[in-house]
Amino acid sequence: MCAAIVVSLTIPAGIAQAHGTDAPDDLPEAELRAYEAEVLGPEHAAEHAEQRRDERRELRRWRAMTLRERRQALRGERRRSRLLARRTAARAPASEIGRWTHGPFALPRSFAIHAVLLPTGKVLYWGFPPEPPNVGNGTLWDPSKGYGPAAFTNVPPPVVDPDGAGPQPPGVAPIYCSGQSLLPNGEVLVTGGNLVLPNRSDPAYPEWAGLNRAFTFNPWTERWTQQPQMSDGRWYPTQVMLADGRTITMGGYGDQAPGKIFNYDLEVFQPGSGSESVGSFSLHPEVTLPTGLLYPHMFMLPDERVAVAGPLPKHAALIDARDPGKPITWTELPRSLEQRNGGNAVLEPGGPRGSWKVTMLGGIGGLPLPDGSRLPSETTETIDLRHPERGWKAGSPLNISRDYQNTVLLPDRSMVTVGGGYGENEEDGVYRIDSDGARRQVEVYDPDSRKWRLGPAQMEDRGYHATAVLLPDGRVFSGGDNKHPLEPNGENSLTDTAEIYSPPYLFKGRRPVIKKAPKRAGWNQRIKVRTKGPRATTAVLMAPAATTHGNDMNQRLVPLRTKVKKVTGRKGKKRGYKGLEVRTPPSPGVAPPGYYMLFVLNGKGVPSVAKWVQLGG
Ligand SMILES: [Cu+2]
Repeated sequence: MCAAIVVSLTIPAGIAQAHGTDAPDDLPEAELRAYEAEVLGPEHAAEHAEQRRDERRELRRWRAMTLRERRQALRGERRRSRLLARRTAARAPASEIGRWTHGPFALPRSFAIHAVLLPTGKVLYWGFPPEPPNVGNGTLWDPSKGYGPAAFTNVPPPVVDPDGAGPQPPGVAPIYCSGQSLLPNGEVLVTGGNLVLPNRSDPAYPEWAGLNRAFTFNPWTERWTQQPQMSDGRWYPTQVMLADGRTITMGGYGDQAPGKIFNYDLEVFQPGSGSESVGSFSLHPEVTLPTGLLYPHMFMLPDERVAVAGPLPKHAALIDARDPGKPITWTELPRSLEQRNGGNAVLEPGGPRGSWKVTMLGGIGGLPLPDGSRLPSETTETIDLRHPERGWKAGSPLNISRDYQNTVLLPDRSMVTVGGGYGENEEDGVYRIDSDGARRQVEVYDPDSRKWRLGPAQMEDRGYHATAVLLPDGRVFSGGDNKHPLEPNGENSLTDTAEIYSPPYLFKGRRPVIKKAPKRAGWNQRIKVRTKGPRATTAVLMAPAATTHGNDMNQRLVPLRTKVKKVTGRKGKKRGYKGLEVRTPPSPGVAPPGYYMLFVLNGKGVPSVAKWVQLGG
């Protein structure tokens, strides 16, 4: 993972930061090294130490330069790195940028506008049928059964009458444009959806409006349960789970005519007890959101408060819903540097004590061009919510501007950004894609150099309404985009497809194997993970993805404190197994209750196939 250490003149911005862990900035070198050895493993920590030495040297050089020399150096470096990225992307080894290793294969029935990885290892996706009446659908893909029709199961949500007395007939619940996340018991919660198709079923609604329904899906019985109705509709809401297992649903358009009317209320879902049970919603009238929100980026922080971070600069707040007996409160955060319609955001992988850093990427902002079109941005920005007053800081840009892209956290603490559209124009709206397929190229983020590197291109565009999720075997599913490619007759797509991306770590030799790990664990517990194969030195927990419109409402990476153990048998005889002693996350603020993929990794950052662990179960 550290293989290519990039030393560049842009270093001064990053030098004060410890790399890839949550170690305090001012830790003396020796302590930092010891800390990192524990968190990242000794080999990786040594690489970091070497990198810090290089950085200090670069900083001295930088300080000796005049302002003019610095500016020239920066400009030259930016140009060089972009050229280099484009040129090397096509022929760089798979061990550096990964490969697309399967697809495109057909996704039956629907467009994967929403995709959720289930604790059974299957992917649940839903959208709308190609020729929509306003109905939804749901399909399971079982990666263990390959890519043909036998790998897919039809699991439509219940039939409802979405608009009651309105003109729509009952139909499969139109849950597309909803929010989605997982509950502590591994079931999927879906809130909201699409109430009407503007101008079609009901001329009273010329604009989009939200469905007020909610459902849960049990991954083991593969059945849906209808939940109580919400107080208002939600079209493009976001869900975020709290430390105690309740889930906030927030934002989106409500259900009133003529549509496009924001729902300013916050509702909290309390799951019932046991599987397939019915929970309850509570409306919190003490919080009236200061601003309308469509798919806001929301993340729970280690102190159990919830950050709202974009996509627009005014979407910036900390929500305190920690005590169910107290009113929910809301404080403002600094506004982001850029407007990022359709940009996405991640809670960056931190250390074992959790992450406070939110990074936003891409999105559409700025002024329209003379022809009315708007272009996406390639910039990124980060806020460290331990010090929110310091505000947003520009980070390493993507190589290619994107919107509605998906950014997937990977077990080696890297990330991959997949797909994305090309802004909007009059003809295609937000479905606009580029003409040269540049956005089919992934970008891989190296957490050590903090740089995005261009990688291989997939076969099809994945713009608006595309999804990407990490699979338990370490590969990435990329599906969706309900408009492209065109059918042979020139019409929009009738069949959705997916492709599979294999990250660089799958081309770095043999993988460690988890032989045995507990199926359940509490917080701050010592657990034993037996491994075989190449020596595993680190371990992470990863919450499964639940994503739509580039907004993953569930993914999270939590590194674990580990000690490498060689377990010896009786009479000091070496037995044929080794393992890791792992400390589970310290608190539900760092890792909320639910199912996680446990990966162990070797010194080269090569992960095992994951085993599922239920935290707090
Ligand atoms: Cu949409």
